[in-house]
Amino acid sequence: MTTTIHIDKKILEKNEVCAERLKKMFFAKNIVVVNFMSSPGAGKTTLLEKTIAKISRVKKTGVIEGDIATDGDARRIESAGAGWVLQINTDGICHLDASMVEKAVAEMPQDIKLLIIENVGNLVCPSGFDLGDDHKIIVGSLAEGLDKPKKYPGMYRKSDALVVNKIDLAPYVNVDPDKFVKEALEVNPNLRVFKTSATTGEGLDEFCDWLTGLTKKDG
Ligand SMILES: Nc1nc2c(ncn2[C@@H]2O[C@H](COP(=O)(O)OP(=O)(O)O)[C@@H](O)[C@H]2O)c(=O)[nH]1
Ligand SMILES: [Mg+2]
Repeated sequence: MTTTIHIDKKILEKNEVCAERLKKMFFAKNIVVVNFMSSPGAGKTTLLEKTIAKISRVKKTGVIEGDIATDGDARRIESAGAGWVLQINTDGICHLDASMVEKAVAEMPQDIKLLIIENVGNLVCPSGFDLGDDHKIIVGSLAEGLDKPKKYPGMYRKSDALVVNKIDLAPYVNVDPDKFVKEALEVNPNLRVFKTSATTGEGLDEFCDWLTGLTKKDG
């Protein structure tokens, strides 16, 4: 037996209004915005540390970190050389919303041209809240198992890019990266796919080239 739960429409409508305001502002300032979503521990921050280290000389990049508690991720991203980083602690809320991002970007320096948002680790709620972003990127880790794209289809349907991370673990977790990709593409055939190991660096150049090449028109 299955029961479906719907998030309160009013909360989502209020978020949409704020996200539209953000979209207009980001467009006027020519800032490309990407929203990284995943389960906790899939490797978002590690991927971003490596990415920032590679791209910060090419593009002035700002990062908003979303976590329920702690500022450890913001410290990691600052050490990696980001142009600007701000930590949001949601204090129990399982996703970022547009009003949180709106408050954060009020403090952002004017010369940031790429804004990366690391959402709270959760495979459900973040996909329901538009943050005024141009691209949603789902980071799936091989260690989660092959069934996750179909168990959490909302995240995969809302995303336009997939990073299959932790490919170095394939032999240990008995998951074939290509099978993971196949499962994800069955949920959303339009996903642009990258296969990476944030620890060994495999696949990162291709991902960084795509990220730095994004323009407002691609959004
Ligand atoms: N083996 C392996 N471990 C990784 C990889 N990426 C991240 N990790 C590890 O996974 C754990 C969670 O990473 P983190 O970046 O904090 O994940 P987040 O919660 O999604 O931000 C850490 O112990 C990382 O060192 C990877 O590509 N391969
Ligand atoms: Mg993190």
